[in-house]
Amino acid sequence: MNENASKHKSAESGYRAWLSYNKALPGAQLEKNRQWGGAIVSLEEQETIQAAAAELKLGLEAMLGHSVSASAEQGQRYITLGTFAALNVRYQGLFSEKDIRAAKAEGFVIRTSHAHSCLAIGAASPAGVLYGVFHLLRLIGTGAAIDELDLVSAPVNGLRMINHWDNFDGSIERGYAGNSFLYTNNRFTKDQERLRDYARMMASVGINAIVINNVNVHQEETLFITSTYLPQVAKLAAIFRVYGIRLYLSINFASPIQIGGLVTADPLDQKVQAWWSNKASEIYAAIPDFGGFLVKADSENRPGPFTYDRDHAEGANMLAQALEPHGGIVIWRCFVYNCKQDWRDRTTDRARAAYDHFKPLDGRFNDNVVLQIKNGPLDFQVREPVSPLFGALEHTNQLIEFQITQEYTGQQRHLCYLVPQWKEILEFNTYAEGKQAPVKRIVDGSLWGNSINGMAAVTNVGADSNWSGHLLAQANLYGYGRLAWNPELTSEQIASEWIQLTLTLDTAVHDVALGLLMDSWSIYESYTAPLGIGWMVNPDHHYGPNVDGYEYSPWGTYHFADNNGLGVDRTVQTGTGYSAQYMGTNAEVYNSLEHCPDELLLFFHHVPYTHVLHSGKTVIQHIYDTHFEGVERAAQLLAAWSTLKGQLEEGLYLQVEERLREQARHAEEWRDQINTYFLRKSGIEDEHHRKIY
Ligand code: GCV
Repeated sequence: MNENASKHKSAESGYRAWLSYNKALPGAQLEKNRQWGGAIVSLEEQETIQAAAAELKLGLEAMLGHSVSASAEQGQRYITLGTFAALNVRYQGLFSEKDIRAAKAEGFVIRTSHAHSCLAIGAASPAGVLYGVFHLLRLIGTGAAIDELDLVSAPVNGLRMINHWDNFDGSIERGYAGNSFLYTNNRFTKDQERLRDYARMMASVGINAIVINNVNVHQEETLFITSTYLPQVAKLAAIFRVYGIRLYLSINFASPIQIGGLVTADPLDQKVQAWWSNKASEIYAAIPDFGGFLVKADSENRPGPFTYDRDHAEGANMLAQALEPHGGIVIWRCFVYNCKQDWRDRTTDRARAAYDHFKPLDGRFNDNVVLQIKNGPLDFQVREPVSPLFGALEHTNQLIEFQITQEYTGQQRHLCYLVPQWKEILEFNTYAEGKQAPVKRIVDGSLWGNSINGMAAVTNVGADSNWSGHLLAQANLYGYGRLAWNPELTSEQIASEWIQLTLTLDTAVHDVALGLLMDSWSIYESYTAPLGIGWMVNPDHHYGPNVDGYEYSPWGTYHFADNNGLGVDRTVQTGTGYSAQYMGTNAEVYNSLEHCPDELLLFFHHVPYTHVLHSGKTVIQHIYDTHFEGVERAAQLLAAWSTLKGQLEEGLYLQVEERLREQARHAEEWRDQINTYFLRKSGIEDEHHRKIY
């Protein structure tokens, strides 16, 4: 590695992220852990298990500060890892039938056995062994004792997927951490080390599926499924495979026309079906464990089955039939709406679209199709209700789609720790079947026993040294993986782990960083678009305030502010009727002006500025107050971080300081534009007579 490259990947750059393996704090705990961590005994040649052993050695040596040998001396304690089958031959009865059942296909058991003088990590699959190793390293990295371990952990969600919106030219749609590290100028990257490090990072939080290209599949990426690029895609798949990750591709629904020489992409046309089926065979010949296709169809100018008067079940099932003999799946996105709407037309409501398109198709999708549903009905706003499709598709496989990349939440220039938002969404009770049916139980498949289930998220990584642009935005990537593995973890637990593993074990520093992360979502919400209305951003790039940016556009995202009030009437009586897409109490609560929660009021109701919220404030005073407070709170983030100067690696400290400085300044811009706009519209003065322009 040349000097620049080594600086780029140094500890100070943030490159090592939560796999920094910082030296453990000295003390009795370290001494005890060292007794177990002096040797690693690995019995199997399999590549993932070997990678797990290598990772364990790397982590132990760095954290425990001694060298680790590949065999144990007589009487020496050690760590062993492997599949249950192999370990049970050597250590009879170490793992019981009960352990094996509990760990399932991808989970693991970690047990300290004083009888055998070893700490054993066992799993049914090599990937499970790898996850177990990363778990043990996480325990050591967060200061836990390992001399009495006895734990089982299995992932709650089947698919724990990352979506890249990387383009082959090296750009990333909605990427805020530099260019792609997968591609540059229509070439696959040569930096194999970075790819491996990425795979390690993803595996360490349990990711098992990665889609490597943007859902908007352009001309060159359409060729990824041809002999031009398949060999390179296969090389990438081979790197991922070592770390238990299957590779998936976004495909262009019009491929049969664009690259197949056909005149149609009609899913019911036999030539089209045969073309996809041959294509699937070609792909699987190159990549035997290829995961499948992700498809954005009939959305934002992408081709799809509507062109041929076919519905989305017909479109998805056609692709599913082609992949089925090879064990592949189709992930079909529900982000389908009219992006050429007339803003004068108040009857068309973009929020209704996904439900209106897909609810009638429930039960019509093949078993190897899974629908991917954005968490909200619009588009990853800082606050929107949960998509009413969750709970409405009893007979369909489904994934939830989150957005780790902060398109609408500050673009990794503002701090916004998103795990609390995701937790809230996962806990939301849909009242499906009139009972306790939180979103988390629908997406993990436990409510209806779906064969394919889990989570997908649009990633926030790029070629920046620290992967995510804003160092603290790494916590979102880390948190997504941890939550997909176990949605019961709390936001604090996840943030705390990330801080300890990435920044420091020092408790005073840790507490400051934790405070920043935990407050950040609410701070960002307070100085941007109020009370669930969303948007108010600059068109196209979506950064920064522009209250009317989308007001007279075809995109279907309006606030309808006039001199009397604002908000979208989505009630059944006088509005678009969207509130009726919910079940049980949710439909009633959202439809009712009286009961609708404040934070979503303007999403569901058009109200006068003088409307009094549950908080006791009028809407206009709430807007003023939150925007003034939001700016103060953003400044406090910077002030709090500044207290850590000298207590962290300087490089880490400085990069965060710079971002928080920008946030504090930019929050003022948000405050002044929003407050000024609404003062001018409403003519109502701020009760506290603060400066509004
Ligand atoms: C990949 C929003 C984003 C688009 C994105 C789209 C999608 O509209 O602004 O950049 O396209 O969502 O999720 O498909």
